[in-house]
Amino acid sequence: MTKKAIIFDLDGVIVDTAKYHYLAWRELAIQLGFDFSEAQNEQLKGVSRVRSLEILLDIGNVQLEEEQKTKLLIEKNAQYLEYIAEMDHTEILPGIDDVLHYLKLNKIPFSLGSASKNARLILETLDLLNLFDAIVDGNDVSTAKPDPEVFLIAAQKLGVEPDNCIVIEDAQAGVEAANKANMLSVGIGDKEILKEADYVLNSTAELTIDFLQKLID
Ligand code: B16
Ligand code: MG
Repeated sequence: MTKKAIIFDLDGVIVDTAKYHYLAWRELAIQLGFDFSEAQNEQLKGVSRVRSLEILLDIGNVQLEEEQKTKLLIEKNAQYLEYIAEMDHTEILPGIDDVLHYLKLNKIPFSLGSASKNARLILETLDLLNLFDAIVDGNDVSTAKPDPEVFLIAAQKLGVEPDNCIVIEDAQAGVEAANKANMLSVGIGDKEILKEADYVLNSTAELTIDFLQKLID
């Protein structure tokens, strides 16, 4: 049987860190003189930290010098890390803990494929870091999703051909990246937004062991 592997996105698949990103970005927006809604926050999901700031500044119609942007990125991350420090394993999204332990027990390789530079810290906080066969995050790539780099590095680290990898993603940019990498894509969320995915599930609760096993067989 061909060896298959699974690549998990972090935010929106393993844990809902989006709500903490939102709180930290909103504080920054207010400081810059405009409000930032949860609906607008959707645009920031799955994209890099630097790109997130650009989108935020566009929303607020604010122009800044590079130096100022760098300062704000540091401030935002410091605020975000304060929220992350309060997290624990109860915040792991439904079903994910069972799925990861099942894969481990059955020696099905899996990696993280996230845009976040805080991914290792978050997985450690959730007591999940040691389960993963490989971690690829925002520190390992030169180009962010929708570029397929993050997933291609993950496949390489796992020693599995890209077309034998299954990507679990909640963001449109991530689904696009998976498709470009020639991987099977499973979207978690809205069917309209994730219409390019091979499969779309409403939430991680639907990402059952049965469902995954059928994709692997
Ligand atoms: P950081 P994912 C992404 O995580 C988030 O969805 C996105 O909103 C965030 O800007 C990005 O990580 C970078 O995060 O500021 O921690 O480096 O969905 O790719 O796991
Ligand atoms: Mg995500």
